[in-house]
Amino acid sequence: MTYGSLPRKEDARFVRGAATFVDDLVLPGMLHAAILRSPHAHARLVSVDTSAAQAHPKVRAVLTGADLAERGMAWMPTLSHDVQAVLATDKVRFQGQEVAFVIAENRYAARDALELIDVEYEPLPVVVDARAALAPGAEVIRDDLGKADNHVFDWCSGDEAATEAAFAKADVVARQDMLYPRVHPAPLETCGAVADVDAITGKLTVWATAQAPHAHRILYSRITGLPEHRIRIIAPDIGGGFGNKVGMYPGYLCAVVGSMVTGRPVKWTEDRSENLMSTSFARDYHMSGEIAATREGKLLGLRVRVLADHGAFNGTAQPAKFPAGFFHVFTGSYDLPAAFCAVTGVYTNKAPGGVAYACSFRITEAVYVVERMMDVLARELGLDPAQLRMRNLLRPEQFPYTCATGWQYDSGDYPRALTLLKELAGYDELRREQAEKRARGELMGLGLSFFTEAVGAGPREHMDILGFGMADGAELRVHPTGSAVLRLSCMSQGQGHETTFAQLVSAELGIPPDEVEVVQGDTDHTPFGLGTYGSRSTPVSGAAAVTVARKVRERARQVASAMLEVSPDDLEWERGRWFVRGVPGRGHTIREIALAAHSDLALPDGVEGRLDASTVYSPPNLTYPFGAYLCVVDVDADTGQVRVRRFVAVDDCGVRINPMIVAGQVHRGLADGIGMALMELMAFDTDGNHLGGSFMDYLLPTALECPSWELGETVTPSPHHPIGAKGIGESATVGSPAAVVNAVVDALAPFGVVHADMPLTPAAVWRAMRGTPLRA
Ligand code: PCD
Repeated sequence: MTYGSLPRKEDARFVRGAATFVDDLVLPGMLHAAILRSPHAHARLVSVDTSAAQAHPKVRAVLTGADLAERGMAWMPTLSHDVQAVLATDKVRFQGQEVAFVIAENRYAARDALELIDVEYEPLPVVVDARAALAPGAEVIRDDLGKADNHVFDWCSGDEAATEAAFAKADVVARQDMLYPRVHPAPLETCGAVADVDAITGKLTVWATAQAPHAHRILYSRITGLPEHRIRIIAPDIGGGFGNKVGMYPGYLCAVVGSMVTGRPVKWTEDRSENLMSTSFARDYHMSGEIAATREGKLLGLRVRVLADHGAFNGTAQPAKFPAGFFHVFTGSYDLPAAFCAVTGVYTNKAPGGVAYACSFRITEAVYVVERMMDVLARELGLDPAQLRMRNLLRPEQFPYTCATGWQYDSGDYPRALTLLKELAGYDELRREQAEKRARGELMGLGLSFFTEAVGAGPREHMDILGFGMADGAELRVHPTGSAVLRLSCMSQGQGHETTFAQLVSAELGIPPDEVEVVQGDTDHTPFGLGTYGSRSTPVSGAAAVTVARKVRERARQVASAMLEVSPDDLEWERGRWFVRGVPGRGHTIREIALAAHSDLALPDGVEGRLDASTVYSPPNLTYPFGAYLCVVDVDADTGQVRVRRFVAVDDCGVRINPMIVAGQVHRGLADGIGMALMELMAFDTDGNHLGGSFMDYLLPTALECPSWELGETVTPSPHHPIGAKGIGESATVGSPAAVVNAVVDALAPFGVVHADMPLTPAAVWRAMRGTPLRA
């Protein structure tokens, strides 16, 4: 009983279509809601007339901003020290913003009644471009905050003077501007909630798509004034999260108020367009990179300036003290003596958010900029990109390594990963093939990326959400007959926690994984903790699960010593049994010990009996998974169409609990990278009209665009995690976009192309070949 590729327990219900998602819930007397959204990106709200909608025979209530304002609930706090309108009261600030909430007997009536609401808007100048947002005289979006301009924050990291000095002595400085465009998580299940206020007890139960149920409960308590113990959040099965379900959305809160007003349960589920238009976006980083090196290609310094577009409200979901997330880690995987970055956040008339979509809070942007800069520099130096990387990768003996911005990378063997990648891919052979093809005028490209992630937020003294330290609880109870229940604060969205967390307990205690039930997603039945995102479950909750299992094992030792009438010190543990040292035949399995722990066995003073335990785990550091990726593309010179022919990925996430799940996680992230690099775009026209509101416009990769992934692995355990595991859930999303873009740019080298912004649609590639790229 140890780690391994166990098929996922939860798949029994998922593959049979028998899972329970929020929208599957049907409660007696339940009403259905729909949201009226603003057609304007920026407008003053003159009046909202709901009388005709109220008169609809199936409508039970209509809520407006004014109704919420009476309850002090028209605005809600975001996770980034800002406020966001729940229903607009003064202005609308992005297209799709919530204006009114209709509650009716069924979903259709609720939708129909939206048409009956008469809203008068007075359009205002629209700010879509992040640069224009800071121009003098730009229309001010957040006048509600008393702001005089659209500036959100200035933040910087690293040593500016030292970086300046490094640049001054460099032989070569390469510069490149680039945009990491706005993208959107796209879980199959959109967001939704069912809220039910019990008329007798006053207890509020909210079933919601929530990656962080306990954090949501705090927010509901603060906003509604209900005491926390009278609020229960239940996240049932979640059909994909990808960061989309970390924060709270106006629809959830309106459902709560709707239930208070009508006395009945209220369900709100958004549709696909609503999800794409109004829930948390990701990225939207305009970056200017500069990299300094010697002529031999030894890196000396890296400098990045960022203009970060935060949309109309700063709803970024990340540890509160980090306005630019973990962008600090932009020095990547290299031995960079000096580095400096400066980020300026701005408001624009676009949907709010800034979610850690499949990345640990802005590390995707950080990896992208450094990995693009490495290729730009390699071109300038006339070096092969693999050579330049190998020359500058951190060496194993440098770990634990403190980077120029002060983050301590826990462990790694980077050259080994890159060497393995080159072997698996047949790198030199591919370069030969490319040279031949080039000579024939065919466009083939090789794109490398090497990434380091920083996951497992986080040490409670440095990282918090809403002021709450990011430690996770875990509770384990072994039943009298030897099976067990593990209660967790994190929340699976499809990544298989019911299986892997059972494996963790199983490996510590010898209870078969099938006999370990994993309870999650219900604040009444799980310990406090801040949820699942930033690949933190394995590093934090996983460590908590192992720790609590080890506590149980110690309890079992006490009980076994009473059973065997020997000192606990004379006992040895192996494969689910405590036995007398030197007498392997004299011992008891965890199952036998569990029974005895609940029996009339006389226990020594101070030993309570039972095997239950609980723990709170605050990680000493983040874990730093890493990987080396290679993407091989062929570009059609006539159409600009990119075909990803091969993708080879070597990942290192330390010890793997379930290698099959890990492989699935990597597959997902690689597909994600192809999507972002080649097709996903949240575009806006100059009036702020959202142009990516359906999957017809916002394109997602399918099996057709993805090659058969080729995976390799190295294992460098994390020295501070109890089993040496690091997170993996987002690694491939973080590492892959740069590999794809590097490959396409490499293919286009004969045209003198040094950079082109994502998404590299056929049109974008075609323009790049002709030297007329669209400006970022
Ligand atoms: N693992 C193993 N081993 C190791 C690690 C890990 O085995 N070493 C596994 C675990 O257990 C799990 C998985 O794998 O199951 C993952 O993990 P992690 O890394 O820890 O992570 P988590 O925390 O759990 O999760 C989270 C993630 C995220 S974050 C995201 S985006 C995504 C991922 O996850 N999402 C998702 N993946 C996935 N999958 C699916 N299916 N679905 C989903 O939704 Mo964010 O921040 O939220 O943006």
